[in-house]
Amino acid sequence: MVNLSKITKKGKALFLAYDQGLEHGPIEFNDENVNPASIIDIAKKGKFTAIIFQKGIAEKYNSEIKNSGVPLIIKLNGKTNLLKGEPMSEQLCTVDEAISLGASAVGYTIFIGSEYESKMLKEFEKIESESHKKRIPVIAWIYPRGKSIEGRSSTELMAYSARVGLEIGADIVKLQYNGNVADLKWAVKSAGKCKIVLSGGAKTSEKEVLQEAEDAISAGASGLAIGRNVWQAKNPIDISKKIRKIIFG
Ligand code: FBP
Repeated sequence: MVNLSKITKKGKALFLAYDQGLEHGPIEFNDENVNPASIIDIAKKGKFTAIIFQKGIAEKYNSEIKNSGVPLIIKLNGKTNLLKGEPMSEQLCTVDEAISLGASAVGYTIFIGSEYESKMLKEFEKIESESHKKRIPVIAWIYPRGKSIEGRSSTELMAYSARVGLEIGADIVKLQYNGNVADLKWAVKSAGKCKIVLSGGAKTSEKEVLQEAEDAISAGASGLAIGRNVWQAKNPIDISKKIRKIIFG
């Protein structure tokens, strides 16, 4: 198995996600958090075990990332939210480029249930075999999306996402949590030796974020890969500290 120690601590993970500029646009940002350098600062001061960027930010802010000492995860695919219809997230960066930018791990989103699911699964397979040959861990964002999932239960979809990650060779699966800890336990079980981290979602109350962190740990997940609920918080370092306490004890 690939060694996850570069991006985890005591077997637990706390990743700071910052690919929302591509996925949602700068509508998500304010004067402070629009600047990638301020996010690198949060990751360092908040003691995140890794930071997640797309290739462009990893290139342009490479010296800041290196100086921070925070391990880098590069997201290899992405899409904007401007196109309507079934979601497809194309590869935008290669494994070799990510490694040359200093990535300790790579990430890739698969929208299971989308009309384009097979394309993403195939692209993931190439990335997974290339990364694993180079001993680089692969994190799969597995998000059920598209017309075909209408009417399917979140209990089923969360566990299905987790299981897909195990079956396709991901080292870590990033899931969107449905808020039910019993469902999450089943998803973690379904992922077997593949680790689970939870995304944070759109900005909500601090209480809910901390509850999600508690649920993650009590269900046996490895931690969080969270973005907006940290860097949109009034005091990002303060909430990071509270989350960290729950995850690492
Ligand atoms: P958040 O904690 O801000 O939700 O970040 C997690 C994440 O997976 C990001 O990596 C990604 O940009 C975003 O959520 C995708 O959100 P969605 O597809 O749900 O709009």
